[in-house]
Amino acid sequence: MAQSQQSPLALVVLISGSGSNLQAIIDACASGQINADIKAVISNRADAFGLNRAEQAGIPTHVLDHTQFSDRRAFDQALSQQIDHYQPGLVVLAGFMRILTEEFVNHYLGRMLNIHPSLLPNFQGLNTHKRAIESGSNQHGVSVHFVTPELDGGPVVNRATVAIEPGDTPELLAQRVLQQEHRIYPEAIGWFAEGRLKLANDLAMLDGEPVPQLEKH
Ligand code: NHR
Ligand code: GAR
Repeated sequence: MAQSQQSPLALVVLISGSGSNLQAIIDACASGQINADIKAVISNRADAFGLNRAEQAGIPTHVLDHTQFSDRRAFDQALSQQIDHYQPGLVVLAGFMRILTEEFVNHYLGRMLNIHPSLLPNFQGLNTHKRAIESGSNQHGVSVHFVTPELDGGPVVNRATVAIEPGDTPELLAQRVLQQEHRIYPEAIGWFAEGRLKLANDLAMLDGEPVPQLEKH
């Protein structure tokens, strides 16, 4: 089997919080669903619960507190040194809450993914569930995208839609979106690990075809 002859894709996962997406990726690696291996988990917050999840799984963890750095550039330089120590084939943002400099992003261009809780290009930025409900739309969702310097602007590689129900709250909606996140993020990482997913000329290419992008509503 070609797949099992390939060495596992080395991942470094960046988190800021609960790490439920991290857990889904840990589980997908452990079960053999994806041919990947998490080399390290890095958090900008010392109290991120995801650090416990990593420790439980025997994965090295690091905390890089952004408040200890003079500016974004200094933080990003320390972060990329930490990451590059592990020589990952893919950097995975999983609920990571710091905007990254253009210099940092370009260093990992084509080998860094993010999961963003909206149907991009709608609702870039923060508080997406509340904004989606207030928009009056009956559809919301989640997108995995290649990270580019434009915040939440890189090409989408995988997405799921989630219906907005009458009486929905941001918390209820977030829970249903998270269930989809835990399915589509390991799936996309698996594609990348198999060499099926690439960034080429600002397009996300899956099996040689551009992944369709949505219109803004
Ligand atoms: N950096 C670049 N250059 N491009 C992207 O697409 C990025 C990125 C960094 C993070 C994740 C993103 C999301 O999925 C992400 C994508 C944080 C903020 C933010 O405003 C916005 C988007 C994302 C992550 N952060 C505040 C800041 O000043 C801090 C907010 C907080 O700490 O709670 O960095 O939504
Ligand atoms: C997820 O919903 C993720 O999409 C979102 O934060 C949550 C993290 O959950 N990401 C962002 O909002 C990035 N700005 P988790 O820590 O349980 O994976």
